[in-house]
Amino acid sequence: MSHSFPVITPEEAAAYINNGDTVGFSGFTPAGSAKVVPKAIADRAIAEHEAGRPFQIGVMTGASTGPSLDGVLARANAVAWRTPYQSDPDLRRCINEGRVRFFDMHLSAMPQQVRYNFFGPVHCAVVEACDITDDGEIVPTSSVGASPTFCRCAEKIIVELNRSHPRALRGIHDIYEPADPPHRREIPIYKPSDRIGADCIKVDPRKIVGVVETEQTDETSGFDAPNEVTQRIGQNVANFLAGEIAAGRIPKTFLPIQSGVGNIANAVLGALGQHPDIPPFEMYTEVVQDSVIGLMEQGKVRFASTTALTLSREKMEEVYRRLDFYKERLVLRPQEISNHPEVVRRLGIVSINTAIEVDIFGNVNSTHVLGKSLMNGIGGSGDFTRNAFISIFTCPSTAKGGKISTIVPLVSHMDHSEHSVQVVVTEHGVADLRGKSPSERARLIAEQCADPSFRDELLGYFSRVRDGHTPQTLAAAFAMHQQFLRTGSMAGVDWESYYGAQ
Ligand code: 0RQ
Repeated sequence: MSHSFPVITPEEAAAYINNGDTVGFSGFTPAGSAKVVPKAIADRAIAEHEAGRPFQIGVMTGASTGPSLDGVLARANAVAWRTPYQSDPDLRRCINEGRVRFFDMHLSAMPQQVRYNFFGPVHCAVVEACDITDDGEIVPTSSVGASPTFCRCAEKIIVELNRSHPRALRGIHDIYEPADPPHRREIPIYKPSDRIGADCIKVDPRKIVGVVETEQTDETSGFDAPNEVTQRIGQNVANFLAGEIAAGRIPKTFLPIQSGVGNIANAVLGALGQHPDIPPFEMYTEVVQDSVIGLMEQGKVRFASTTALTLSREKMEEVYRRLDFYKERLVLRPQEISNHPEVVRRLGIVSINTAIEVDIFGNVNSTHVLGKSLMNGIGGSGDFTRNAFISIFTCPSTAKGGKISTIVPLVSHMDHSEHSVQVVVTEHGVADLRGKSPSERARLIAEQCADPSFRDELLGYFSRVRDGHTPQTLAAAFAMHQQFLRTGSMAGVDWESYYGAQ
């Protein structure tokens, strides 16, 4: 043991957390999430509730987490409020039923707002580490997320010392927190591989109340193999970007890529890796998933800056086996830096994110189904999209077995506006919206991206309007959504009934 902090049980750790506290947990996706203390806090909440006493906490993390954090706390009814992102089915249900207050935040902005005291005091930070020293050096594991800020602001710190991550990880992280205004300076990152900070989180050791030892591995699930739709989306993105290089709009050396998480992102990266006209590239992104590791082995990805290594167990073991190789090709930064608008704009990132729905004018909904039910949250998509060199949104043209068109007349919730969205890609094609008016965009998106079964409806929708800069009909804008709510399918809208009502 390399430290002399009290080694405590998860239950002893949970006893430090009180009803009404705000707790900042490590974790950005299941990577590096606290895993054993949250379960003990959930058990405590259940016991308190059974004794007739209230017990709920405010939960902050880097982004989504694993089931041993959001899942157990949600099922124990232990979460009063939650920010900045989640993807757990049980927590999502609590949020959509109004039992947990959730506020959805740009991930880069969240740490600074914690420092600005926008959410009140942080009573405790619970952070996973692969090493800790007596003078308060905490080495994170497979993610950094918002842990440096949680540790800075927290009154007390509990460390989950996780032996499933090697101590030799030290050196892969680059911990840097900007000063707060009016003292902030530029963030001196000029290429994805630049290192600007420390190899650990430095805290006042007196704040560390105990260390909980564990060996529980990250709860990351694998991805589905690319299917025909995701492969075509990937191919369309790769062809579009190769065309941009050929046209001289993207340098021949290419630009750093940001890519979201999930099956589409996996297929897009695969297609970029295989395309003969896309040169080996770098990534400035928030999540590195399995496909990136494969591309690094092939020499197709030269370097990746990220805040999380969201890898399957097998890939993680592979990385740990060849840690020296990967330490030269990876840096893990706080999310405030991995997603920072200043750096994204400076480096000229090509951002590629997934939409729930896109309207024919180019507005994107990333977060809400039918305008009201939260899916996950905006995550880092806004950090990158708003500041990208080229911003791309991908999605399959339909959802729920073809009953829902993801291309709609007007998004039912808007996360990214037409001003930030430049390219829309589905399995059917690419709509390049740059330099296009709303009417031109509407035609392009309907013709290039919509499923053929919805194309005529969409073209018919906006072609009925003869005036205004954006050909929108308020009375009919949600006709397809309403049709779905009435019949279980967006198809077959009786447009005349809407236009007759005008
Ligand atoms: O539901 O699984 O029940 O069938 O939404 O959709 O197509 O599997 O795609 O997993 O990539 O998720 C936007 C949610 C897409 C995600 C979103 C249903 C669909 C399915 C998932 P089922 P897919 P994905 C980096 C950047 C915001 C955060 C972000 C996301 C489920 O990418 O959360 O970009 N993005 N972060 O059936 C009804 C529609 C629908 C729909 C899809 N129009 N109506 N249901 N679905 N479209 C990551 C981080 O920030 C950490």
